[in-house]
Amino acid sequence: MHIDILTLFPQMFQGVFDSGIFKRAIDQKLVSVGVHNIRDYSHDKHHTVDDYPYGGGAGMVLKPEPIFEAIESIKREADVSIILLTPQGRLFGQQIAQELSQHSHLILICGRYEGVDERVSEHLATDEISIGDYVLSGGELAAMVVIDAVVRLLPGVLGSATSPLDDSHVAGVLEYPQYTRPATYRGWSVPEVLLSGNHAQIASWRREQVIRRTLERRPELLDKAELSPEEKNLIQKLRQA
Ligand code: JAH
Repeated sequence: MHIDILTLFPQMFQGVFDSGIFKRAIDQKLVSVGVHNIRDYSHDKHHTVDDYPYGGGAGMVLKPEPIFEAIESIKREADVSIILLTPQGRLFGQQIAQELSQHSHLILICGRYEGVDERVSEHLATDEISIGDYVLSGGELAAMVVIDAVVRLLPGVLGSATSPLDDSHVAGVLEYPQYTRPATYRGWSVPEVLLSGNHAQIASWRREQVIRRTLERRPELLDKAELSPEEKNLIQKLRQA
């Protein structure tokens, strides 16, 4: 996969691509990344990228020309998705991450100021995504969230030991709690069963934790989750208690 990012703040992406899972994925050539400064595609001597809103109102709007020209300067693959990060977009989740991971090329457009000229969403973007209902100062942090969730789904990016299919939100329920040494810390002990070495009992305890926590914290997830008859029984029991 190749990912291009259009932004007024390219430096914001340095830390993300220089560390951890991304750095490894890039070094292994599983993914390549281009970060482009929108300002480099404005032609006037002040490198103007924004202007006052037609019709009046507070703040500034990102002009269309530098964004169109930046994208036209990028060699597009046939199955590219051109994504505008915006609070008006479809709400991002694991299913959209999965869907985006099937493309060979993603272009992410990060807006700033009070927004982006509407002609970018009408005539340039092929997709619009929001990571949640809150106001950010720009699309950069949202773009980082999207690419993190997508890149870890690409074949070979996670070690073979970790399957992305085991994660919360893939199975549609929350994960069971994890513990490591020491067995007792400040008087707080790890649940006995995890030290028992009885793998059948451990698996059953974990399945119960998954249901309990999901019911307690995110009950709406259980409506869509794929559950075994035993799990459905447990939900009934816990809902009555
Ligand atoms: C803010 C352009 N889904 C969160 C999100 C995404 C983008 C923006 N805000 C929130 C944003 C300012 C300018 C985009």
